[in-house]
Amino acid sequence: MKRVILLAISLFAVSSLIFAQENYQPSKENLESREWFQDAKYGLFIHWGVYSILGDGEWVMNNQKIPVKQYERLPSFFNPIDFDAAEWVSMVKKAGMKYITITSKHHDGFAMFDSDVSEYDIVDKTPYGKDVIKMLKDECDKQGIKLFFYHSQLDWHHPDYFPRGGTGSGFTGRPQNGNWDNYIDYMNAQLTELLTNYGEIGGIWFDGMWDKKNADWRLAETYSLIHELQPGAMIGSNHHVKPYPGEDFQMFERDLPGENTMGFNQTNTISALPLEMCETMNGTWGFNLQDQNYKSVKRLIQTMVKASGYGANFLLNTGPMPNGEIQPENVDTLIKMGKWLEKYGETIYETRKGPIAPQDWGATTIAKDGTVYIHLLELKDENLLIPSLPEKINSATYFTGGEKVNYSETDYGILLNIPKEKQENYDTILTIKM
Ligand code: JFZ
Repeated sequence: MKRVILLAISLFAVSSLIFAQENYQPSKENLESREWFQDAKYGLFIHWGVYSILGDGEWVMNNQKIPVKQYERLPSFFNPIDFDAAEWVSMVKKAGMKYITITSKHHDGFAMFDSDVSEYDIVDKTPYGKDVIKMLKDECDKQGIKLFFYHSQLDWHHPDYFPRGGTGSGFTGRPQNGNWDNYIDYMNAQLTELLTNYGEIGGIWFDGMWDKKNADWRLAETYSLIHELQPGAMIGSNHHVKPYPGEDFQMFERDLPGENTMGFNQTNTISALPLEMCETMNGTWGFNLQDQNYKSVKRLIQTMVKASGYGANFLLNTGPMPNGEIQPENVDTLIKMGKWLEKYGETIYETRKGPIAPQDWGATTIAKDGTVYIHLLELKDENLLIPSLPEKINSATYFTGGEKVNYSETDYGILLNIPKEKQENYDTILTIKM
């Protein structure tokens, strides 16, 4: 008898995970958000929390095995007096970004917003005492930037996150018991706060299911809650598997869609949903005091272009410092990328993936009027053979300067001749009309 019940329960758990919001039909508002999202192309990811104080990334609690009791002292040191929401958002605009995704709660369980269902939040526990999420949202509304929330399902702090998953166990000092359903109720209550107290938001960027792959996350309930509260809000989840019903976009972490240089991007399913790739500036997401291994402007622009070639957005991360300022090295990179976009943005914004899938040499994008942009990122010499386009070329010109491109359409593809003096530093762009 007991076995039958257990089996029934586990079947229910598994099925509620697999089917999620099985009969989910995105609302009109949601479909509009998806179009907006795909047009936007480029956003800023922000990992900010009390972990920034330690300058060792957002995983510091787990990596240094800091028990809950000691970690709980960090909020009392969190006083980001130089935080200026207007400055952040102006910088985002100058960078050519259209949205921000910020950590409302990371794995450490600390809420960066004012929560009524927990005291473990920025207003109740820090000397700063202000709701930075609210301040940022007000400024985003003023300056026309959409705000998304990264919300960790995994929680290294909450006692009811039990049984524990693959991380955050052993060292935290939490009791060896807890009520999983209470935890999910708590998470849904905080999500309800985020979706009711901050006006219209872009969506929720979930992360952490991978910590307990077979748990009953009650996804159907959480997803329908979000879609009911804000039909236009988009749901995505960093679970690294193919999207569950109820999700509105698919994300790829530190890899282009379908690639797996990181080792954890094993799903090669690229769904028909809007796509997004996220990337770090150095090696961690949260502020890292010592990691100077910043990616170059060239590399980041080229990754953004390739992501666009897959039809994917590029969500580029910064980890603000504990004083509330964004790292100057990151600002510098972002502003340079913004300058590039000022000139070449037409070939990225509002485009979709082009007719030729990304290749070693570059990528293609297509504008709403049918113009195809060929982005040549890597030219070994002056001649390059690329696959044929679906239609005969009517005109091929350089995006910069508008001069005619020397090319011939052959049975084997299009042979391009791009003289050295026409080759640009990051991306030589050809404008093709068919
Ligand atoms: C996750 C977070 O753990 C990380 O702190 C950051 O927020 C990033 C955007 O998302 O990163 C992951 C998640 C899962 C794996 C690896 C990194 N995984 O399953 O190997």
